[in-house]
This record gives sequence, structure tokens and C-alpha cells, in this order.
Amino acid sequence: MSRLIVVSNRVNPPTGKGDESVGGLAMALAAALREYSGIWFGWSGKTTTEFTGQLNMQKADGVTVATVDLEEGDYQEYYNGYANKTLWPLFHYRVDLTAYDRSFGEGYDRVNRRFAQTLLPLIEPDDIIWVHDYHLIPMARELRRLGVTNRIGFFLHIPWPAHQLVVTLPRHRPLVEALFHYDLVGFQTEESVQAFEGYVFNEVGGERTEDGRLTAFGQVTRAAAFPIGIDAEDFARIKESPRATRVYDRLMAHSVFRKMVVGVDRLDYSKGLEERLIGFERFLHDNPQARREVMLLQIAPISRDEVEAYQDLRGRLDGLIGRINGAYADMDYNPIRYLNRSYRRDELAGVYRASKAALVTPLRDGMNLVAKEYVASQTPYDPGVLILSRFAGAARQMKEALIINPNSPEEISDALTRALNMDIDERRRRFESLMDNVTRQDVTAWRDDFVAQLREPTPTPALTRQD
Ligand code: GDG
Repeated sequence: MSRLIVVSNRVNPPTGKGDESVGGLAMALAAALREYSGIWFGWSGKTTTEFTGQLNMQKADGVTVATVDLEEGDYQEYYNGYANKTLWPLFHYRVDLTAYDRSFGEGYDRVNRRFAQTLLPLIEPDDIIWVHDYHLIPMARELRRLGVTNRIGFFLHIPWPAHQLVVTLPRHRPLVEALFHYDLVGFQTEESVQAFEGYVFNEVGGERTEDGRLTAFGQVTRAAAFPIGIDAEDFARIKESPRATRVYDRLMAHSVFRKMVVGVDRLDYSKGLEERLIGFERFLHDNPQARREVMLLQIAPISRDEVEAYQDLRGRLDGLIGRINGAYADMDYNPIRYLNRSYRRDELAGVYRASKAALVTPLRDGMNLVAKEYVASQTPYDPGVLILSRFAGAARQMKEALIINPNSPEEISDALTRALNMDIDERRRRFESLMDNVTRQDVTAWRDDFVAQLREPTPTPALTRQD
């Protein structure tokens, strides 16, 4: 069987069994690499004064990891710059936060070229290569320039935005053209596939081939939706773990007379944290009886704090939470508990289980795995209720959640009222349907589906999968 090479900006394989600090996606990719005896290649997370292209090879828990250091300027232009100040905001519909700086684009192309050159000696003729996310869109083009003819696939973890947003990028054509060097381009949702096709058909006169592929720029590729999932089996294990149970017991002991609502998000403006807090404030305002009874536990580990927009958001959240707590707290009650730190996955499982409802309210999100983790942590005899933004990719699959528009404080407030008063039969019915989706479309199914389709020598028509 051919080997798999996974390429992603950051490489963080688990250090051994039971490593609960690593995310589910990293665990799943590591498992795939063990199965296909492959390599995981990416940036080491370190910077040096000058790029050397020196490969660091390590074997960690059965996975071969190959990393390379970046130059400080690369880090600023490629990572902090084009990836996090240009593509991330734009692809999340935040044109107002998007930096259109030419040097960022140059740094982005340069780093992709450097990654391709560094990876080249490791590639064997039968390997299949799977590139991840918006940091590395030009990777296949750079590899092709170096003569690589292997099958190369790409998966975008964030949304693909509407045509009119893409064209605000000064060099949007080469970016989209770069995707046509892949054999397979995967998106989270059918909506993203359609947005991508909309650009291809309307902006550059591309067409659909008879076998369902796309042709443009004199090239052919295939685009399809592969909704990502969580490692449901692993979550079933960790939610029963002693640490999860300890956290659950501790929270329950403190909330005998209180109902806890949970939010877990990287501190990112795409996650709708301010809108969520304003919605919660509205809920407290509209429901005097809920004051002292309902509290929001918001876990928000700090993310990308070298980028100004993230520092600004943090400041605004501090102010907002201070205001709400100041208005509604009592001597023995605080409506919002706000934690800027991260927790282990088993601890999160305990937190999710102790929460009567989860607020997952991104303004835009490729998928959102927290929504799925919350469901996976519930028990059938007393499941909590998921409140989910219609703008998360997950909303396409998780139709039995309470779907809301996060821009509306009233909708958030009403959904909370409904969730906290929902009878057990309705909660069970919704939970069973959601859980069925979380277990069936898990991360293993996602990964195997993508890899199988990438391996296929003759393409089949793009799949339409919504459920
Ligand atoms: C991108 C896309 C897409 C959070 N806090 C802690 C912690 N987390 C974990 C969660 C979850 C993960 O981080 C976050 O995943 P999301 O999917 O919610 O969001 P992004 O980080 O923005 O991920 C997104 C995803 O890629 C996958 O394709 O779904 O749309 O934006 O697993 O549990 N994990 C730990 N401690 C924390 O405090 N251990």
C-alpha cells in the first residue's frame, strides 16, 4: 500500500497513548499515519535568523515527524501575515479585518516554496500527499514545479467564502489557480463547494467536466464536501475516565441549585463570543428568575495574541464580562465564569457533561468540533441541549440542535429559555439523532473517505452529502 504524507502548518502528534493534551484531529491524523506508515511534515514552530532548510526527523509514538524551522521574516509575513491577517479574516467574512499587504503574499508564496523544496527528498513515487488548510494552498503548485507527479489532495478546514469576497484579494486568481494543481480539493460543506464553483464558473470561465470534475486555468481538479468529525470512539472512552468523572462531580457539587451553560472556543473573533455574551445578558435581563440560577462557564484559551485584532477582542471581552457580572452578580453568585486557559480533553468532557446546554455561536465556522464534542459527552438518561449557530458548518449536519442566528441576542435568549425548560423526552429524541450523526460521521470516516477518494485513479462524480 502506498504511504501517506500529511502536510500541515503545525505538527503536533500525541506523545503516547492517553495523551489528552492533543486535539482530536491531531490524534486522528497520527492514527492514519501509523496505519499507512507515513510521514507528517510541517513547521517546527521555531524561528531562526536565516532559513537553512534543515529537516528535523523524529519518531513519536509510531509516527515519523519531519519539521523545518522558519526564518523570523517568514513567520511574520506567512504565518502572522497572509495566513492570520489576510486569509483567516477574509474567509470568515471579515473584510474589515483583512490586511491586503503585498509583502504578506510574497512571504506566503516563499514559505510554500521552501516547504516544497524541503519535503521533496522525502517523497517516494507511490506516496500520496495530503495537504491541510489555508496556510498551504500553493503547496501542490510548488511541488509540481519541482516535478512531483504523485497524487496530492487538499482539505480546507475553514469556510470557502462567496465569490464577491474572494475577489477583494488583489491576487485572487493565482490563489485559486493553485488549487487546480491538486487531484482532489475537499471542503467542509456543500455550501463551500458551491461558493468555490461559483468563483470558478463566474470569475474565470471554468466548466464542469462530464465526470463531475472542474476545469479552469487549463487544469482539472475535483472538489467535494467532506464534513469533518470528532474521534467519537475516543470521546466515549475519555468521558468515562476518572478525570472526566472527577471534574463532573466537582462541578455538580458546586451547582446543586444552579444550571450551568458552557462555551468552549479559542479566543477568536469568528467564534461570536461577544454576541454570545450579549445574548446571555439579554437572557438574564428577560428572565429575572434565572438570575442566581443560571451561569455561563466560558472557556476561551488565548489564541494568535501577536495579532492586533485578537488583542482588541480580548480587551472588549474583558470589558463586557465585567459589565455583565457587575450588573447581575450577587455576593454568592457570578453569572459568567470566564477562563483564559486551556484544559485537557478529558476535563472538557466532564465540563460538557455537567452543562445543561452548550452555546456554540460562531459568526462563521468551517465545521466546529466543540458542538460534536458536547453531544458526544452527554448521557442518554439526562442529555444537555446544543444551541448552535446556523453559520457553523456543523449546522448542516446537526439539524436537531436548536439552530439560531448568533447576531440576534433575542434568538440566543429564547433558545436558552427553551433549552433549560425542555422536557426529557424531547432532549432524548434530539440527542439520539445528533449522537447518531456524531458517531457515524466521525473523524475516521472523514479521513478514510478523503484518502480513498484521493487514491482513486479514475474520479467519480462529486458526492453530495448533507446529512
Ligand atoms: C478549525 C476550524 C473546524 C478548545 N479549547 C480547548 C480545547 N479546545 C479544542 C476543542 C476542539 C478544538 O480545540 C477546536 O476546534 P473547532 O472546530 O471548534 O475550531 P478551530 O480551532 O477554529 O478549528 C473549524 C476545525 O478546524 C477542524 O476542521 O471544525 O471550523 O475553524 O477540539 O475541544 N482543547 C483542549 N483544551 C481546551 O481548553 N484540550
